[in-house]
Amino acid sequence: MIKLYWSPRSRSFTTLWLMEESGLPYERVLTDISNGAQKAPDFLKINPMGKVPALTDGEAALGEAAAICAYIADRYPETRLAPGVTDPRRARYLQWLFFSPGFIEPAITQIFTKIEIPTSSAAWGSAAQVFDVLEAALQKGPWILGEEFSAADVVIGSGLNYAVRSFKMVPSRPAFDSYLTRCTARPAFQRAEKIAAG
Ligand SMILES: N[C@@H](CCC(=O)N[C@@H](CS)C(=O)NCC(=O)O)C(=O)O
Repeated sequence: MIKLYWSPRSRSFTTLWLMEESGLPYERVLTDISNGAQKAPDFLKINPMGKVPALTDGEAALGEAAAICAYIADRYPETRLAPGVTDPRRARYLQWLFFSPGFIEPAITQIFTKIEIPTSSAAWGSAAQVFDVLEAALQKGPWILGEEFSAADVVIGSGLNYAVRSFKMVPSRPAFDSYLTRCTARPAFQRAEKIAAG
């Protein structure tokens, strides 16, 4: 049985949404970060960073929200959450799957901390560039790959929702608004929101 280690009101949301989209049976293991459960020795064996979310599936164990999404989509292709490895759309899928941890998260951190780094040295360029590129990619829609919803939308949609709507760190734009409206209308998103509220 797949076990998802999660905590309310945290980045676990991404993986709750993914698991709800997958339709797979899974067990949620409450790992309350407010009481330090994420630093328990048994949990550190699953995610040595001591952070939620984390997931186990038989002998497989991993942390990192986007990695968990990638794992489930590939391990269970019947969920139809990722283009297959030989599908040409796979290339863009991987790019967008990594876009949230690689670009959105650091851009938000930069906005929050106001840290100044030359764009050529910052791995994410600049926050302005990150959100301009994302806006251009979301113009056509309905999803980041076009017609096909994928795990990349779960990762991008969660990151963008967090930045634009939950924490209002990034000003909204029409393309973000319509994309987030489509994401949040999904029944799986709404079920995950209820669970994540604790
Ligand atoms: N890069 C990680 C970040 C996970 C993360 O930051 N988790 C936070 C909650 S949102 C956490 O577990 N904090 C508790 C702690 O660090 O002790 C991911 O995307 O999974």
